[in-house]
Amino acid sequence: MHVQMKEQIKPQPATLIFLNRCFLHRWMILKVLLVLVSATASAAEKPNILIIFTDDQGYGDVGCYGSALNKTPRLDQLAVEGTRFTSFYSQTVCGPSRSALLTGRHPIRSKGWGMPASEITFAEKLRDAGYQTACIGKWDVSNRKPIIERMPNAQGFEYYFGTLGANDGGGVTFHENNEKVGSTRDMGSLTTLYTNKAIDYLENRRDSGKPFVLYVAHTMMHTIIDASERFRGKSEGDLYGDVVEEFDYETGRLLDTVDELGLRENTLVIYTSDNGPWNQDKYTKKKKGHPEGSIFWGDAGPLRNGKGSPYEGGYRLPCIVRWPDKVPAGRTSDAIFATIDFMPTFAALAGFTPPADRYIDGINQTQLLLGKQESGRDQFYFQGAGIRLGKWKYLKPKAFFYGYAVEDDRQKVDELYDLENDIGETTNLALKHPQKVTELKELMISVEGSDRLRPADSRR
Ligand SMILES: [Ca+2]
Repeated sequence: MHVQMKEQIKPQPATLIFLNRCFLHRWMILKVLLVLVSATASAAEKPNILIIFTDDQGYGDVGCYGSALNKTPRLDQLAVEGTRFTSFYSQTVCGPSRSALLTGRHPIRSKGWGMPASEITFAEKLRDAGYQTACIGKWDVSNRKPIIERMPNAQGFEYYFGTLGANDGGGVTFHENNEKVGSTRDMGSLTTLYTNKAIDYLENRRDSGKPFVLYVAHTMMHTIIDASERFRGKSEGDLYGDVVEEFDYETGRLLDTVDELGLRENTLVIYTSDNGPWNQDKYTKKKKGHPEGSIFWGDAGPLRNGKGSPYEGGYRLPCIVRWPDKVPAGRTSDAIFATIDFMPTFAALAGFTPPADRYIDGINQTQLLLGKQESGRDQFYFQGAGIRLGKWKYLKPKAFFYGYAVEDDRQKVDELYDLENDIGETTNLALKHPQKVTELKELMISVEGSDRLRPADSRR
């Protein structure tokens, strides 16, 4: 266009200088404008992040994951509005699940309940990248104690309200930031309480000029379970069903607040659970302290075993992600995706660099989330137990189980399953495919091995 203009006008030198000045002037204004627009765009592109994390909710407990018993209209709707992941992995038990989610590192490195102060969480990185950071609910990575340097404020969350440990004894103590602020034995009040705190954060506590990350980690449906008066006795799934349905309702209330505040379009919502359901007789039937007549019996759907086991029922959880016009709506993805991937994925979305001085097990799954690719992780490691590579899953003879999840008749041999054709891990193919067993065993050892902890590997 510029060349064309010169040819048409054929200006004299003085005019040419003048025109060039005009052009330069306009070009500079344009450049400044472009910089401003792109700065605004990149700020606008940084999404808010809302993580809704349940406790001990199983793969089969949610309507859109096949539950015929529990009514979960809000989570089902979220799946219509976002992508439903069917090969999503957390961990098999509470504390390790949280350290993995927060750090992007398997619990063999991030240490679970005893997560050291030296671990770096996505909240620390997001805060440094200009985010406001808040955690509401169950922390469970400071040995369930008020160890200040391992509590949320010291691990990147500028605001915290919740309980540092679990509720196995039927009571919890609350901390607001580092201060003890009360306790309760009314377990049926917790889902509403945390939701109210999360809503209060969105409405009153945050600075609307900055993006936020809000991590809401519910105590329900971890035993001792209970629902509020409004939901108790209302579901078809006994008290456990009541709790699932109350959680669904309260999650809907939080999502409504996101809408009312005009945050829907630029908020990445992630719903998932920390580990599979309690579903083994040897523990559930002996456990005391629940309201009369209730059994805390979650549903792993078609998956084998539940919480505490390295079978799919322990690790594979529902996960729904919504980000309007970014994450495809109504899509189901069987790509392998995991909580350890949150750190590198948030890094890509928010513009920070994951910690480079330590091994990060997670990978950046932005392309998967945005529907630009359909493949996810190639492998996923099961703590002290085995590894999945593509459709193949290997478990070693001495695979680690928490006591309550041990299958008494399990033979301690190499196990190999084809998850594409046998999601319930019913047919051991180890003898049929010895080379595959060798390959996966070597891969498992390489993930566990200290040679993979070099800083140079941390960006993988
Ligand atoms: Ca749990």
